[in-house]
Amino acid sequence: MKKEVLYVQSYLLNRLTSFLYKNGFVWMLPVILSKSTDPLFPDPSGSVIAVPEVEIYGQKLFLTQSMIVHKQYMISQGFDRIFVLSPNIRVERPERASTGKHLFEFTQLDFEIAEFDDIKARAFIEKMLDSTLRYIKIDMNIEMKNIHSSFRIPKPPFKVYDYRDILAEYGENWEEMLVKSIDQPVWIVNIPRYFYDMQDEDGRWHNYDLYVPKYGEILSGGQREYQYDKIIRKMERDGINRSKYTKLLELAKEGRLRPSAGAGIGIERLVRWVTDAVHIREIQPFPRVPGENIEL
Ligand code: ASN
Repeated sequence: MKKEVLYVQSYLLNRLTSFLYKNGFVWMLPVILSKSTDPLFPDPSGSVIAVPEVEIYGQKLFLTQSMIVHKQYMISQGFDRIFVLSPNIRVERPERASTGKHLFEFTQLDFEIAEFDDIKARAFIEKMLDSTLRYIKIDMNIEMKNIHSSFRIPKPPFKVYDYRDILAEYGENWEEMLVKSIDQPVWIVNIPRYFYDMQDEDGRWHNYDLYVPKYGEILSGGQREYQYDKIIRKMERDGINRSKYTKLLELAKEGRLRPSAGAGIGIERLVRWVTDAVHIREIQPFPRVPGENIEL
């Protein structure tokens, strides 16, 4: 891999984590084995074919797909602002090797904010990205000149598009067409998916993904469900096995889950966009590309 890529990644991680720390977030450490992990289902753009399990000390544990449940747990315990650099394992279909943006092991910067809704969360994320990228061409002058001198520093606020409108306009291949037509990041909202993303009485989903020019989605998040009855209803609707979420449901039943919103930034995808890498494999010193054998 190009040395510049790792220097830029280091810079971005420092800017992002410093921003969160300065804004009152507590930095927790990740878990790799989980009793409850993100179902990643249903998801209109999902392609996970298996959730690996390991058996340790007589219990079945999943390799973490995302720490969404752990984030909601921490918020319920009175931590108002938390984040984690979380390694995620997602067994994507091998065909996804050719998209240039899928990995079966990657890291997301996953954060959650108590009492926030989708609107506040989007504004916060825009501020975080602005603060992270504003000075990159000055601070990382040599690296950026060498690998991506034409990088356009984004200028929030970003446009917001409804998932249904985008689908109606571009059809099935909407992502490919959208990313060719934009020169600033854009939000896609109201995506029909996971039980934990908030859906209001009108059926509107209070979630949001951030798409960047040329490369597509780099961040995914939402306002959360925290009411027991709603969570149960949605799990039943989606065929989610409740017994995998005992602790979450127990907290919800006791009324201890709190309203919150959050998101995860795919670090490798963020770095790919900033460094203009053709394939995301160029971002990992130890590439984890779907379907491929790993070297180390
Ligand atoms: N981290 C994402 C979120 O907070 C969830 C995910 O990765 N599926 O919404």
